[in-house]
Amino acid sequence: MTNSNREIAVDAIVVGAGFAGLYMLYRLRKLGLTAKVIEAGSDVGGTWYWNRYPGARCDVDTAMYSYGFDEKLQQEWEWSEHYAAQPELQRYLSHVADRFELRSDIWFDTRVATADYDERNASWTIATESGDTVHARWCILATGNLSVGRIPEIPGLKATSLPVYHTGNWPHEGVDFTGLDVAIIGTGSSGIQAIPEIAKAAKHLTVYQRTPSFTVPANNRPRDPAEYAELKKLYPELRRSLYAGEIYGAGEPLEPGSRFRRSVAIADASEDERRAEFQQRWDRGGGHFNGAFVDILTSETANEAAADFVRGKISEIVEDPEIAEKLSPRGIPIGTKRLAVDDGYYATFNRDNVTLVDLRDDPIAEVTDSGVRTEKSERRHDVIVFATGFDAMTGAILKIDITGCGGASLREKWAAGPRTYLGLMTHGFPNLLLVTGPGSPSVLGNVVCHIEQHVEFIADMLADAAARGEDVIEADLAAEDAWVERVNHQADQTLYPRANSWFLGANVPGKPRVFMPFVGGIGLYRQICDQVVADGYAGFERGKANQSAQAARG
Ligand code: NA7
Repeated sequence: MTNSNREIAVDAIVVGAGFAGLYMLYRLRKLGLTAKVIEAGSDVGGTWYWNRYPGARCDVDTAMYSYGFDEKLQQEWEWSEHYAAQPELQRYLSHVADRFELRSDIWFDTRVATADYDERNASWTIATESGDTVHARWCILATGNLSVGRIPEIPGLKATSLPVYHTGNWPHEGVDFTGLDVAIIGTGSSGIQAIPEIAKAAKHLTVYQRTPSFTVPANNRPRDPAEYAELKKLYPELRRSLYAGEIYGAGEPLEPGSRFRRSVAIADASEDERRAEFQQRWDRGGGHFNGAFVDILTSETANEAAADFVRGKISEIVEDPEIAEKLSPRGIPIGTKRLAVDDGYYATFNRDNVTLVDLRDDPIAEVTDSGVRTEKSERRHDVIVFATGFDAMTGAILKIDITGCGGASLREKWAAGPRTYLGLMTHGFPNLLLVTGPGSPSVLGNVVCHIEQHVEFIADMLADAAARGEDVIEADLAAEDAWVERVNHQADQTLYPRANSWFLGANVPGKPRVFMPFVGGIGLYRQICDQVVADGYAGFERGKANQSAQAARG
C-alpha cells in the first residue's frame, strides 16, 4: 500500500462501507455533519464485498434483508430470488451508494490502523495504514461482525506450495476448480454453501468436517412477480412487524404479524402436530424452522424434537447410513450455532466425487506440498479451501489499536470479553460509537434491521446532543456493568451457551468465552432503547467539549 498522507478534519469518521457504514453516512449527511468513511476494500459492500466464494448467498429472504429507510428504494429495487447471491447483494449496495451519491465521501483501499481519543478536545484522531490522518468529533465503527477471517494454525500450512483460499477473502477473479482435487476444511454456514457448488465444478471434493452443523433447505427460487408486487404493497407493515419482533428471527415469512411467529410451546402440541409443523417449515424452507415452537432455544425437549426431525431428514436424504450418521449433529442444541440454510447440502454427499473425512475420528496432522495428512491417512489435493469462520464480533474492532481516556487501550479493557452499554458504546471511550457492537442483538436474526435501528439511534442521539449544545457522550460505567450482566443473564436463560459457537468466541483459541449478542430479540431490545431515549438517554453521560474532560464525563 502506498503512502497517501491525506489529513482532514470532519465531524464524524465512519469505519467500514458495508450496510452499516453506508446508511450511517447517509444519516450523518442528513444531520448536516461532515463525514468520511474509510473502507479497506476497493468498493462498497463490506461482508458482501469479501465473501465471494461459490454459493455465497444470504441466509435470510433478501426482500427483508435490505434497507427499509427509503420507500422509493425498496419499491424500485427488484430482487431476482428469495435468497439473493453475493453478486446481487454487491450490486444492491453499489446501487445504494450511487443513488444517494455516497461514494464521494468514501476512501477506498484504506485501512484504519489506530484511533486515539484526545480528552482536551473531545475528538478522535484516526491514522490509516497508508499514512492518512483524520480528526473527528465522532468515531463510528461500522466494521461488521464477520470481517476478520480465521485460518487455523496447522503444521505445514505456511510452507505448503498448494493454493490456499479462505471463503471470507475470496479472489475477485474467482477460482476455476475444473479438473481439480479440492479439499475444504470447515462445515459452518460458509462451507455448507460452498460444498455443493465446488462439488459440481471439481474433479473431486474432500470435506474435512470437525463438527457437523444443522442445516435446513432454503427452497430458494426466483421471485414470483405477482407475489412480489403484493409484498411491496405490504412493505411498511412488514418492516414494522419485523422491527417489533413480531416475525420470527430473520423475517422469512412474509406476512404481517405472521402466522409463522408461533407462541405455542412444544408441550402443547401432539406428536402429529409437531411433525406437521416441522414438515411445513422444512418444505417452505429457511431459518424460521427454529420458530416452530416458542421454546426451541430454551427447552431441551423442544430442541431435541427439532434436532431429531432434522436428523431424520439427513438419514432420508443421505444414502450411506455411515455418512448420514457422521453428518448428524449430536450433543449440540439446534440453533445454538447459527442455523445454516442450504441448497442441496446433504444430497451432495451422495455424489461419487465427494468424500467426507470425520476429523473427530481422524484429526488433521499436517498440510503438505501434495495435500492433507490426517492421523490415519494422507490425501492428495490441488487446492485447499478454508471455510473456518471469523474472529467474530470483536475481531474487526480490536484489530484497530484504539486508545481512550488516559491512554487506556480497548484491547486491554476487553481482555476478558467485550463490555458495552447496549452494544453501542463502551465506558472510557467517549464519542466512540459501535454499529451492532457486542451486547446488541446484531448477528441473531436479520442484521440489516439491527443495523438500521442502531444507525437511527446514533443519528438521533447526535442530533439531540447538538440541540443541547453537547458534544461529548460516554457510556456510564454503572449502566454498562448492568447491561453486561443483563446480556449474560439473558443468554443463560437459553441453550445458546451450550455450543462452542462464534457467538461465544469459542471458535478462536484463547478468545475469552463470553456470550456476545443480546438474545432477547429485536422487539425487546428496541423497547429498551426507546425507553432509554424517553428517559433522556439514560445511561449515557453527556457534556460539552470545552469543559474539563473530567467534568464533561460527570
Ligand atoms: P463458522 O460458522 O464459524 O464455521 C467454521 C467451520 O470451520 C466450523 O465447521 C468449524 O468447526 C470449522 N473449523 C474451525 N477451525 C477448524 C480447525 N482448526 N479444523 C477443522 N475445522 C475447523 O464460520 P462460517 O464462515 O461458516 O459462518 C460464519 C457466519 O457467516 C454464519 O454463522 C452466518 O451468519 C454467516 P467447529 O464447529 O469449530 O468444530
